[in-house]
Amino acid sequence: MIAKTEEDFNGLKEIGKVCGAIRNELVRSTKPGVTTKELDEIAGKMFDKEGAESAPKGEYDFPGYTCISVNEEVAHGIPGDRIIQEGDLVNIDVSGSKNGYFADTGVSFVVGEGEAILQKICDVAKEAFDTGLKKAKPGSRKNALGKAVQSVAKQHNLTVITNLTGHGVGRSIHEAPDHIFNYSTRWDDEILKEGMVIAFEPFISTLEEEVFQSDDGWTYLTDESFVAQYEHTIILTKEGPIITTL
Ligand code: M3C
Ligand code: CO
Ligand code: CO
Repeated sequence: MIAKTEEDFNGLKEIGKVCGAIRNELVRSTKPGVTTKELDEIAGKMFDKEGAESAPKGEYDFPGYTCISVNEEVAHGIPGDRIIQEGDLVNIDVSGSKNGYFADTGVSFVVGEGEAILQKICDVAKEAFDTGLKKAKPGSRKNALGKAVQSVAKQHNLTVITNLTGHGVGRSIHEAPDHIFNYSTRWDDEILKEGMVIAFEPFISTLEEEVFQSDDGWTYLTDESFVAQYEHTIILTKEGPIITTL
């Protein structure tokens, strides 16, 4: 969407704050021994308390309030009886709506002490986000974000996932612009507009560049790589980006 009115900005900020708080609470609660379903139940209660709704559930009938992906799972992991272990790479992705406004945020992290490469991809996903964010302004080309993500990955000898992308958000969870690619695309010369609301989500990989879907119809997997994501919802303004999901 293009945010124009005070009501738009306030509505986007309100649901952004809710999703950011749920993400933080789930990260805090991710300890060895907890199941992903138990984490998801915390999110369900928090959405309820805030008068907000889970976007995956509300928009797609996803079997969970949030997407929780562990190790070989990259995204859209279904919360269930999987028990979190020390050293796991976990991604928590929280998206929701309130009063017709949407937000989307996610983070990957390592539980306790893990292999150094796992912490590295999490750090590089954040660095890629921060570098791309500098290009997130009205008048810039959309592909400047992807170029920044790809160049940060390359500097660290890592790759990007090409078939998972950021997207427009605001009045629904996924809307125009359909794709904010995480790699450089010369042909994608769309210009970012004042008030445009996007979910920017670099996916940084140790090796592979594509994910595939599991037989469960939801979970995106890799064969032999680990992948980290870092995502926020951003309103683009000429005064600078407003991150709604901090
Ligand atoms: N929030 C998710 C979508 C959840 S709907 C099942 C997203 O937009 O960040 C991702 N899209 C693709 C991978 S993660
Ligand atoms: Co998301
Ligand atoms: Co998203």
